[in-house]
Amino acid sequence: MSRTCALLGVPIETGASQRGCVMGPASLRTAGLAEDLPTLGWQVTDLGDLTVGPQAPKAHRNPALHHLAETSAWIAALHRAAYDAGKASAVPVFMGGDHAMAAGTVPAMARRAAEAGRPLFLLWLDAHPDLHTLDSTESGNLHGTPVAYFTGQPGFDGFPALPQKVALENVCMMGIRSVDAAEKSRIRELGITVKDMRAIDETGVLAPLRAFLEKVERNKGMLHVSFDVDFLDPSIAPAVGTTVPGGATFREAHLIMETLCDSGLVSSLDLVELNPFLDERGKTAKLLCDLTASLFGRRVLDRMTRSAY
Ligand code: 5AB
Ligand code: MN
Ligand code: MN
Ligand code: MN
Repeated sequence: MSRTCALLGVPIETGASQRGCVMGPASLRTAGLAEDLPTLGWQVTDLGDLTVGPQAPKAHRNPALHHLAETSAWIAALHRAAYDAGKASAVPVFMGGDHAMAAGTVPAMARRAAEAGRPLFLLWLDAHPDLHTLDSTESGNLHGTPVAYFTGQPGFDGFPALPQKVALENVCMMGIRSVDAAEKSRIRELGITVKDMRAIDETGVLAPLRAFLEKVERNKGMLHVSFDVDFLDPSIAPAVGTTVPGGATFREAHLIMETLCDSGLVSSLDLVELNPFLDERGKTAKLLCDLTASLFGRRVLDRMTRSAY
């Protein structure tokens, strides 16, 4: 069971404003994700792509919402399929698909952790906090809502019942640089740990990441990493519908992955928001594969891990 990785494709795009995320899993496969990991000593099983059929529309009091019924059906399907992928391997990797899928994967991983008698921690790497409720979202794009949903905030009557919530104090966000007014006040009220880009400019990525990993370790937690492509600077990762300037650099992103690898704590991963329709000759898909390889143990030179020096 150790060093086993199940890949699950989640071609959802109903949560995003632009179409194209449906091609995300295919692009990650084409870039070689399933071939890279075995070279690092991982046994990889590709579970294929999850599918969800057409849904009858669902009405909601917020008229701005897009695709509530389909997105909700994806989330319900993921509550089962992501949980099963977590049973089938030590580290499932969920290949998106837009970020609404985290409303499916994260509660499933929280349930898996709870059954193991452990808390789930969440590292959220994103330009956005995705903290809207179904009422507060103005764009109506449901990829902006998963964190509010899986931390158990009210206002999600159009989504499936939450199987297991994630404790707010177990969430750490990094890379944040685009926050709507309703999200800003929610961050303040809820007291979520948010290392925005200014904080990263001030301290670098390593100090806040290590502090968070020590907390995960102290609490014997499992750790889910949710990686939104727009965490990265658009100059290195153009294939995303919601680019925001001033994102993480190539080395900042790799250092995060390498440090996560050294910790040995990561128990599941989302790769989300890749929109291959906007990519430049597969550049972003290849970068995501390389970052994933860093997380699964690729390194430039062998070196002792942090615990050894
Ligand atoms: B993503 C925005 N806050 O609600 C909204 O890419 C953007 O999954 C959401 O982080 C971005 O539409 C969602 C303006
Ligand atoms: Mn739409
Ligand atoms: Mn996101
Ligand atoms: Mn984002």
